[in-house]
Amino acid sequence: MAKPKVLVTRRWPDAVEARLCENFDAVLNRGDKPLTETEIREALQSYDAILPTVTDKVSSKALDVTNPQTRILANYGVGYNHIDMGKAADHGMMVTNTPDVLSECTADIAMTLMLMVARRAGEGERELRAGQWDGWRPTHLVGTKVSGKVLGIVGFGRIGQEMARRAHFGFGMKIVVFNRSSVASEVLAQFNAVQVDTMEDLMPLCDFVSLHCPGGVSNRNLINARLLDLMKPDAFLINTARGEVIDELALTSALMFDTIGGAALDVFEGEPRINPNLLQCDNLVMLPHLGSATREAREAMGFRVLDNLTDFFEGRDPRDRVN
Ligand code: 8YV
Repeated sequence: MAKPKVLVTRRWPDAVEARLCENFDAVLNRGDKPLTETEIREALQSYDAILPTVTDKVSSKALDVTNPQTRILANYGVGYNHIDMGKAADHGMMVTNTPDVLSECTADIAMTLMLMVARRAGEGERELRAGQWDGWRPTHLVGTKVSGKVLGIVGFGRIGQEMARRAHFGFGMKIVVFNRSSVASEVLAQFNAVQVDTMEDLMPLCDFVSLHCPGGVSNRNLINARLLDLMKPDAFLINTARGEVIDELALTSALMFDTIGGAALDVFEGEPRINPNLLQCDNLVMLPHLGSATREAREAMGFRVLDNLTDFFEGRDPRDRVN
């Protein structure tokens, strides 16, 4: 029987690409250039499976095809807000993702950002590299203590819980949770965490707020001017979820007028384009979407996609099916 024809839309770790080529009739993207919507639409006509990432807009326009050849979109990544799920379902296309294997590394980056912004590490590094450090003094780049403070976690799934583990057991932080559904009391008890009912309840309680909810329409601009106004004036906002969860215009104004202590972002609306106003904010740390960027996580994500594909083409239900 012919091997399924599979399109890998970006470069993946070598070990995973090698295995994909052994098991499937795989076409790799050696130039590593993101696909356009038109290229995705064409690919839907000729591949049995497409393996997209966050940089592929598998939009309603891209999915506007009749009788596609593609039967599965095996996403490389846990978030799949770049895929129009309604349109995929209309075509009877299965969608899978890669949860679990990147939770620890994404939480590590959220911790990195929290520490960097609180301790003014970005400002310090910029100063030093610019040759502007003129030596130690008691009042130099004085930041905010992290240990023992209150951390609000928005979205208490796998990554949110890994964040709670680090913050609570590593830094003695008190954990407050907002989550759409109610979190099991045994799960909250592990971190001595308290769940609140609304974002309005959460924001004023926190010294740090870290976002771990999905992107997509339901959470678009969840963090708006009104919620930013409810934060303590010296509190910090951390985002490793999706850029669209924050109204960036409202955040820019909160940072410029110092109505909050600062923010730290790994993800951006319309990334890799960065709103130029954000670049002006000194109380902001920015990373280029590094959440899962470790060798271990990126390989594990790839092998998880392989498992999902193998299950699908061998007639089993893939473990990471999301529709
Ligand atoms: C991935 C992520 O690297 O998994 C996710 O949802 O945000 C990142 O960690 C990226 O999405 C890969 O598609």
